[in-house]
Amino acid sequence: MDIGKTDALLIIDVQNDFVSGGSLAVLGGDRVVPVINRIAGRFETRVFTRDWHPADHISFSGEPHRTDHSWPAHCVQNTHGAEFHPDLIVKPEDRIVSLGVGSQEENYSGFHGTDLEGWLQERGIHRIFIAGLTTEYCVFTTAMDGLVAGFQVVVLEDAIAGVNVPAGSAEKALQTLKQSGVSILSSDELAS
Ligand code: VGL
Ligand code: ZN
Repeated sequence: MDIGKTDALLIIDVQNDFVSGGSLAVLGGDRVVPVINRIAGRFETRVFTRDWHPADHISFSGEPHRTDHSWPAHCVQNTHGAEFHPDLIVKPEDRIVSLGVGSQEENYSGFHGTDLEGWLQERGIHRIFIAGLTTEYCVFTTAMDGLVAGFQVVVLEDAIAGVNVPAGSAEKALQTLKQSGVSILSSDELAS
């Protein structure tokens, strides 16, 4: 598959709190890191999003149900849990976009309340490839908003992992993405 100047890779929320040992660890969260590192060099434009919450964020709960968007405290600004996975390769030229920065603001989209859409358009990007965490929330919402913004959207199925509460929710999200016009590919299909 040809990857060129009009393609960008979006790496969603690959942060310590979403991988093993983190407060909101998802199964298989660590597994995405080597896959992303392997393909990132194919892209000239790379954007890393990060969940970046204040300590009193509206989604935090002592009794998190997850299904109702209440979560254990996670990705608190300037804490270890909010840092990118230590093995994830992030270069100085890469763009970082922070999400959910206001205490009352829940946002699962890299496009919502950010300049990402215009930033990608200015660079002549037509197609976005999406990897990272979590499948049903930030990956899903960013992919859907990418379609609305007019990008071709590809989700890399071996470079994502989901919350899976309730069981099967990640697979369901992928089916919805597919039905909406998102291409679902394996990272092997990009291999040089
Ligand atoms: C996310 C749950 C809570 C995500 C963020 O990055 O997908 N999931 N906050
Ligand atoms: Zn969050």
